[in-house]
Formats: sequence, structure tokens, C-alpha cells
Amino acid sequence: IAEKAVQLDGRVEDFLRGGPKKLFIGGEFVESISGKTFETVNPATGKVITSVYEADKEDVNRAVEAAEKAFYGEWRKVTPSERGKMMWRLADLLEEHLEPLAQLEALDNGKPISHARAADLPLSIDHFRYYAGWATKISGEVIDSSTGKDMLAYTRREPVGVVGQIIPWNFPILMLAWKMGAALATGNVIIFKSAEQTPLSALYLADLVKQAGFPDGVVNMLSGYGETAGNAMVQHPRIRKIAFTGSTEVGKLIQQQSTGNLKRLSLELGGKSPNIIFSDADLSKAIPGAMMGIFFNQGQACSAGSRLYVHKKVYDKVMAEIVSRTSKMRQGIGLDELTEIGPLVSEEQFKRVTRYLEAGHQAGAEALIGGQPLDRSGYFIPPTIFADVNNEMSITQEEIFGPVLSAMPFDDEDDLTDIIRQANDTEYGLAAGIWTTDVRKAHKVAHAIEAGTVWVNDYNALDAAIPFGGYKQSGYGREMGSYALDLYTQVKSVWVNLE
Ligand code: TXE
Repeated sequence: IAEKAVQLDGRVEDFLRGGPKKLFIGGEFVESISGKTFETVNPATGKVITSVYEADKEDVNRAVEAAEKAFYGEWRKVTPSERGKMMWRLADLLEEHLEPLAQLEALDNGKPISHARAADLPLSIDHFRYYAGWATKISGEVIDSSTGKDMLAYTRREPVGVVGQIIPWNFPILMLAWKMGAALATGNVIIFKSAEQTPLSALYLADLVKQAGFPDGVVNMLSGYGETAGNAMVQHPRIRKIAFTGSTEVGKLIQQQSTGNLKRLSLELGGKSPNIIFSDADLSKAIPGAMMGIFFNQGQACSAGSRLYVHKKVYDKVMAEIVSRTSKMRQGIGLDELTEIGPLVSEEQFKRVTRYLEAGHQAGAEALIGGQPLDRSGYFIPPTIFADVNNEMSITQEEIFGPVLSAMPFDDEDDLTDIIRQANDTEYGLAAGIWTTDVRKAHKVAHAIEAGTVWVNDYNALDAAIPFGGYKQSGYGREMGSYALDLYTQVKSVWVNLE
């Protein structure tokens, strides 16, 4: 157990001082129209950090007005190059404010501060810089037509307009960057809603958006609940697109609720990703890779490698080593620099994961380590490894979203059919890992796996340039890389009769 908190940065203290944190609409920090607020809780202690204004339908309407005003006004006049510069400036500001933002993530989400400093923030900064570069590279084509007339036909890639972005609580700043980067580079205006569990870092960042020089109304930040503010965004006829990351359940709801207004959707949903260790793998890499695959961010990652398949020849050795290393992981409050695994984000998640632990025990799975919530304040679930599991159990089929690994040996690695079948035996298809030194096997399995990302001899590698998204019920649309530009542009064909 690690427990010594870092000294809070003065900027975090300033930010948290005073009354409830305000919404950011039309370039101003404003109270919600209803005046309602909600509290945000430190998951390491269960105590309230502060409260924030709660956006509702009326606030969404107000944000849409502000966004449209920007879209048809000031934002139009900003050149692509200037847009890119603003995004780069925002990235620079994020870099300057890396420490307070990392601290807010650790405080509000519970994640280890060392991870927020080394992963969440640097990846977010890179993301804005990557898309800043795209701002000047959005182009159409000139296409020869066969109409027989003298025609000039060309395409333009135009922004969608007012886009809604709804994110979860597991990577508050990083998910914000994933959403905003491509949308801003392509000239859209944004209504953004953070998750109700983790509203703070987005509101801190709102001030940086202002400093970076974006015209008022280009970025609007709402804090609020899914059923109210989120739903109002989904139903709003003048929000032309929703980009959502969250549960498959809510993804389906959003699809149903937006049929009436035919919104464009991109959905990045849950996962139950397989991680496969073949007997020829370099185990010195595969073992820490499998652990990081499941325990990173307390298992609260859509890509978590929650199903571990290990070839029977090395199964006992691998499991013994994983258990031994797991027993040495330091669990504690996110604000301690030595913490490797923090609390879960909320009491609700804590209860949910606890129920899965019970389901695992009841189904006859053996907990090699962990298996019971920690008896202390805060929402701590220890890293848990279940063995003797099969593909029928709920713990191997459903997304647990906690530090809970299900491990299974597999028999045949010459004929790959069976392990591929097992890996694909899920309704999800977000990611997968393969550990082997055999190139042929690596590519054969990578091609056969039904998932949007496959890592070979690595896990959880991310880069703003490499697309990410789901197969099957893990959603559709690709964020990151050039692919995300398609989510935020629409193509117009212009015909000019030259005769
Ligand atoms: O997610 P929700 P929750 C999974 C994970 C987790 C479970 C529940 O398995 O245990 O979902 O988490 C907004 N209209 N993932 O309940 O509800 C909500 O306000 C519009 C996987 O926190 O999906 C928040 O901003 N928006 C996942 C966001 O959706 C709505 C990450 C996510 O919340 C809404 C998070 C509605 N009707 C959870 N209802 C991943 N794949 O990364 C809720 N929201």
C-alpha cells in the first residue's frame, strides 16, 4: 500500500477554491440555468472534492446557440493555418499545465499520478499537435467526368457543423483530446460533455482553450448527467453529429434515440479483449505485457486485455510469475507517486466489480490472487486473477471494467483454428494481444482476430496517428489518424459547366 500524497500544485488549489465550478459556454464561465449543482468525489477517500454546475436541456440549447454563432461567424474567418496554430498553442498550454492537470486526474478519477504524468497528459498533448498539422491538409479532389460536357467537377471536405461529444470517466483528458483534435482541425464547433464522475480536468482545460485564442463558442464544455444533458445533446436536431465513448448499452440507446433526427454517430464502446501468449513467446516481455494489459488504469480501459489465453506448455510458469509480480504491485491513492494501481472511479463501479468477483467465485473460478474488495475507505479492488475459467462464465464474457483477469490455458498452437475461435468468442471486438516470436503465427492470428486493434508483442500502445475503434458490438467509426477526419467532414461535389 502506497499512501503519501504529493503536495498539491498551487494552480489546483486556486482552481478548486470558491464556489461550484461553472460550465463553459460561448467563451464564458456560467452557472447552469437551473442553478443545480452536483458533487464530485475523490474515489481514494469517498469524500467530496468540490461541486460543479449541472447542465441540463436548457444549457445544451444555450450551448448550441453559442456554437452556431461561432460556426457561421468568427470561426469561418479563421484560416486553416491559424486554426492549426491555435491547436498547437493549446498543446503548449497543456504542457505548461501538465502537473495541475495530472493532479486533477489523480484526484477526480483516482488514477496513479505517475501514469497521468507519463501517459494521459503527454498522449493528449501529442494528439492536439498531430491534429494541428492536419488543419492545413484538408482537401478535396478534381475529378474528370464523362458527361460529354466540358465540366469542372471537384469535391470539398466541409465540416459537419455543431458536433456533440460525450466521453466517459476513465481517461478524462485523453478522451477529450481524442474527441476535440479531429473536430477542431476540420473546422467544426463543439458541445462537449464530460462524465459526471470526472468533470474537473475538462473545466480546467476550458480556461486554456480561451487562452489559446479560439473564438467564443467554438468549444463549449458541459458537466452533467447522461440521462439529462447527454440525452438532450443526442435529441437536439441542430447537433449534427455525436461522437460517443462509453458503454455498449448507452451506445445502443444513443443510436435508438438519434434515429428521429438521423444524426451521424461514431461509437467507441466496450471490450473484452483477448491476450494470447504462445509457448515460443519472449516471456520476459509477455508477462509484464499481460499484467499491464489488464491492470493499467485499474482495468478501467476499453482495450483492457481481460481474457488471457496461455499455451499449456508455459501456462503454469506464466501464471506463477504473474501472481508473484502482481503480489508486489503497490496499490494506494492516486496522488501518491509510488502508487501503481489506484481505486476504482466511483462507488457504483466498486459495487459493480465486487458483484463480478462474487460471480466468479460462484461459477467456480479460482482466485489465484485478490478476489475480495479491500476493507478500507475509498473504492479499492485489488488486482485479481481468476483461473479455471471457461468462455461461458460471465466474468469471461462481460466487460468488468476493473482489475480482474480471467486466465485460461489452450492446447493447440500448430492448428490455430481453436485459439482463434476462442479469442473471437465474444460480442466485443475492440482490441487483442498476441505474444509470439513466430512471424507467420503473429500475422495469421492478427488477420483472423475480429478486433479493431491487434498488438503483437506489445499491449495498449497508442499513437495519435494510428486509428482506433471497434468491430462488432465495440462500436463503429475510427478515431485517430487520418481516419478520424472522415467522422468530422462531409463531402460536397461541385459541378461547373464550362461550356
Ligand atoms: O458508462 P456510461 P458508466 C462500461 C464499463 C462500465 C460501464 C458503466 O463496462 O463498467 O460501462 O459505466 C453518458 N445519453 N464503460 O455507467 O453510462 C455519461 O454521462 C447520452 C466502458 O459510467 O456509458 C458519460 O458521459 N449520454 C467505456 C458517458 O455516457 C449518456 C467507458 C459514459 O457513461 C447517456 C465507460 C444517455 N442516455 C464505461 N447515459 C469504454 N469503452 O471506454 C450515459 N451517458
